[in-house]
Amino acid sequence: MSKRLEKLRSALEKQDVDAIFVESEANRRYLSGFSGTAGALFITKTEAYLVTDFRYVEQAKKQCPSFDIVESLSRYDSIGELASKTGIKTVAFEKDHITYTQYEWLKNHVKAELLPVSDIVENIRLIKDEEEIRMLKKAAVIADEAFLHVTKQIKSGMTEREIRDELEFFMRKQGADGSSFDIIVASGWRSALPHGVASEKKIEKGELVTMDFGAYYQGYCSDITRTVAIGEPSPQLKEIYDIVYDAQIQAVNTIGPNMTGKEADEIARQVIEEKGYGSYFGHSLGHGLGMEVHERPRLSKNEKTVLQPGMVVTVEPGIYVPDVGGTRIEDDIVITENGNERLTTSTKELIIIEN
Ligand SMILES: [Mn+2]
Repeated sequence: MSKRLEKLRSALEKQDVDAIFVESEANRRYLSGFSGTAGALFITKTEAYLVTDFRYVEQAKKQCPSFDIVESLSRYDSIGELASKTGIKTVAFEKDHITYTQYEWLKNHVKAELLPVSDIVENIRLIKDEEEIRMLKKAAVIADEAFLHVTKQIKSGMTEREIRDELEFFMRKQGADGSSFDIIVASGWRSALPHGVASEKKIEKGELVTMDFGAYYQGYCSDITRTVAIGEPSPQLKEIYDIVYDAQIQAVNTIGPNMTGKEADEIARQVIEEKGYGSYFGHSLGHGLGMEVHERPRLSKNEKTVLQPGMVVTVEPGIYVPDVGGTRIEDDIVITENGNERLTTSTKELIIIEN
């Protein structure tokens, strides 16, 4: 945590501000370790405060050794007092994460110049440290285990929601705090919906079933997608699967440091375009992953960010043909000095379930 504060302070220095106010959940937890849902950080060049209420004081004292804990019924009053006490002249606030009402509260309580800033903490979060990689790996292992588990449970006649519940319950039993997002289970014609959240539809023979899910573990997310077949799939569905499989493997084998997000996206897109399915791959190849399930950098047509060791991204090409069906295969990878390391390691060979 103290390393993270160091990095934050040098970023504040560069922007020429004396202090920063942070209330957004992920950034607050990243900087302080605090996992409660109510609290604000006030960080100056030399001091770090966490203002929270009675419910969280004991927890905060345990979780945030680098912070002075201030118990308060009114966070903004306390932040105002801290700003006056520390004599700071400028306070940065996260303009992407605060409401207009919160801004008004700040303005009314803080006797200092308020400066809107973007991405100060997010830019530090781009490169994951060892502790973060460890959490992300654990979140990925839970998702891998859940996939293996669910492949043994799936039967034709089961609904998508029943599959979702198996995944959710299993991940929680393995230590996850929950799902990292609403689980997608899309079967048959619904597999052509890239974000088809689980419905009451029953799984039938001859269908592909796409499952996109992830674990939320100690503040970190995993995000995996696998598509399985129920009975022998039609030649066209098999063809779609094989193309997505090739595109995904080629991308995972090639992505590495010093490549832009755009270049990474092109690797998989080219494979799919060459087979004539380019117009059925309408989303980007992947996204950053960490404390939030969608972070920077993107692996997309417009992403100029250069990938660097320590960045964690998803690789998830897909093909979706209306009324026919679709496939998506997704892994989480961490960029390394020489290429990347897969965090999710479930098999990608087409699994045909004969039930
Ligand atoms: Mn994803």
